[in-house]
Amino acid sequence: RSAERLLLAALCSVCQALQDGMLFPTESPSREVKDVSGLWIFRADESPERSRGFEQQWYKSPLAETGPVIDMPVPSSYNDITQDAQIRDFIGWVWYEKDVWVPARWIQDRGTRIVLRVGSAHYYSVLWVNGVKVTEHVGGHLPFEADISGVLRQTSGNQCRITIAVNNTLTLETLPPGTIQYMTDRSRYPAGYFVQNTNFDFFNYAGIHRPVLLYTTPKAHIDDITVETTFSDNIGLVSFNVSVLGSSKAAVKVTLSAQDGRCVASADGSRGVLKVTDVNLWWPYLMHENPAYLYSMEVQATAEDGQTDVYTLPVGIRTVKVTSTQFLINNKPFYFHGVNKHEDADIRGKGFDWPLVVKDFNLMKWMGANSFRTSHYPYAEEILQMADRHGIVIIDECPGVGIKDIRSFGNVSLAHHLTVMEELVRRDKNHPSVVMWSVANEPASEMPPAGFYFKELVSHTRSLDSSRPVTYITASNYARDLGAPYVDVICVNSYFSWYQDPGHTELIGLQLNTQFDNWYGKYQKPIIQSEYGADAVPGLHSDPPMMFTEEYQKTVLQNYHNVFDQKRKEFVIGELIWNFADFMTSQSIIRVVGNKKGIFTRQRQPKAGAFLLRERYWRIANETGVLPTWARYPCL
Ligand code: BDP
Repeated sequence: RSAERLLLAALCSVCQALQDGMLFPTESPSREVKDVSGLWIFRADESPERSRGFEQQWYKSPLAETGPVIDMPVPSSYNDITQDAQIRDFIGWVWYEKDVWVPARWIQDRGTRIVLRVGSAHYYSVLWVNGVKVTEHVGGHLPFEADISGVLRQTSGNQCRITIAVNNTLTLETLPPGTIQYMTDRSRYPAGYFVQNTNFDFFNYAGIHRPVLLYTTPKAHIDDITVETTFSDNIGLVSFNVSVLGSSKAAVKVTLSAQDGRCVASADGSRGVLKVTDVNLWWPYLMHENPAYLYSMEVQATAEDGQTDVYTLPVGIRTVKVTSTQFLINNKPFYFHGVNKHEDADIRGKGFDWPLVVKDFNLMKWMGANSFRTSHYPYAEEILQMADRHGIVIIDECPGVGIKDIRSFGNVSLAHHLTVMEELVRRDKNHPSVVMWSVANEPASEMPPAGFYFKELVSHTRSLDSSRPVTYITASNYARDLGAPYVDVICVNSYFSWYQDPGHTELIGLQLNTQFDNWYGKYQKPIIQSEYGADAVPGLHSDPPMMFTEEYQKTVLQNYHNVFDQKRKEFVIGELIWNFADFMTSQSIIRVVGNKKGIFTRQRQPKAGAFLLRERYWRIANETGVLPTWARYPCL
């Protein structure tokens, strides 16, 4: 009973600052989903101020009537689709359009709510349906939606012309931040010439990056569900909070089923706690013989008019705790042996792509990785669902990368950053795979405003979700870091023998030991090496190793591993290689067609470092002693 009270108390602290929920659209007896991704048409606004589309109201008529259009796949970044360097490097408004048919019964049945949802578009988006503006959204990497029932019923009925204008311009107040620089030296630049400056090391891919969906719900519908879980002995406890919109008196019923379909608990009412006897906990991959166990929670909300909305949510029952030296999942020490990733691939850029997602999970499982960090922004919901199903643990990061300019620590930036954390927590709070929030990557955390900024950010994130620890990723000096006092886990990035003392792998041992001892000595918090690595151009070899060869990458990794093996007996709780795969960056003299720190190429072929990590990760996994012999690699 005391555990139940604790959970309810924790739930009361969940402050729903954003008004509406953002449940992932799924089909059910009361809901239909129509994917309207595919081939769209596209036009970049190349006018000097990028404002012609708005002046000429391109959303009012079919886009093809406004001027030349081209084909554009959705989801995909638009940058690498054409042969035109201007499209690749375009900054400003681009316009997308698609004509779709909406089933007649959706329109005729006035009890049906029709929603248009964009999985994500980078960066700023405005949406019109049949020429009527339905919503706008600031920020890439997170979903947004609009109820378009009214517009459809008032305009052309079943025909639905969707227009989406997307602008990738980054400013000091966006996340990530950036600046637009106008070049005024007329002897070197033509009139009106400008560039986008950023402080992050990946290509600023743009466009509609995730699926565009139409879906329906009854008018009185389940708007949001919040689940928190714990257990005591063999009893699992699932506390739930369901919010229903469109009816004040809807009757809510919640049923939890096991994987074999057996109902294990049920309750009436929009809040409560479900008790599961002989609970099957959600365990990470390689930590248990039967990892990633998911229950299925069916929520039914029946309104006064008798209509029932049904939504089914996968639920993993597990706990997360942090001590001064350990990260505990289900009260057992968890060691992160994983990767940092990017949403990045040839041609599609940051566009969501199932073959790529499944291949990446297969590679992670092949190499014995049990975790990844969503560096440097939130990944697609479908990726988190895969992680739930495979037991891959996630550090979920917001797009706060490259906050280096003191002006980006102001009130406007902070307010936006808080909103983005609300959007992120709202979207991802129910995923058992997500075990920690990361509020930023490598900010200029030694600048005086960073202290206040991160105090606010971390405490706001905790107020949104008290069940998970919060971190941010630092590369600054332990003595001058102003954010570290506020986080639960210290995540440090370092590049010894790469950006510092290039070529001197013999210094890694000393420098890394010093790094760990300094951070732990000052904060007494567990530490994750959240990035380390070296560029390797696939196929370049040298012995003794030289920078940029596969041997050098391997040697750097080995030197780090020697220290990790000592320190993981003390307070180091994880190691995440930078990076899982090579990825595209903007053009610069330190990048040869992108960043080559991947242990896989951009096409997902292994370099020598991948085999080294594979041996290591499986060896660490085998130490848990829970894996049956047949499931072990290398066979020991
Ligand atoms: C780290 C950044 C990461 C870069 C990496 C590198 O967090 O985004 O790609 O350096 O330079 O500091 O390879």
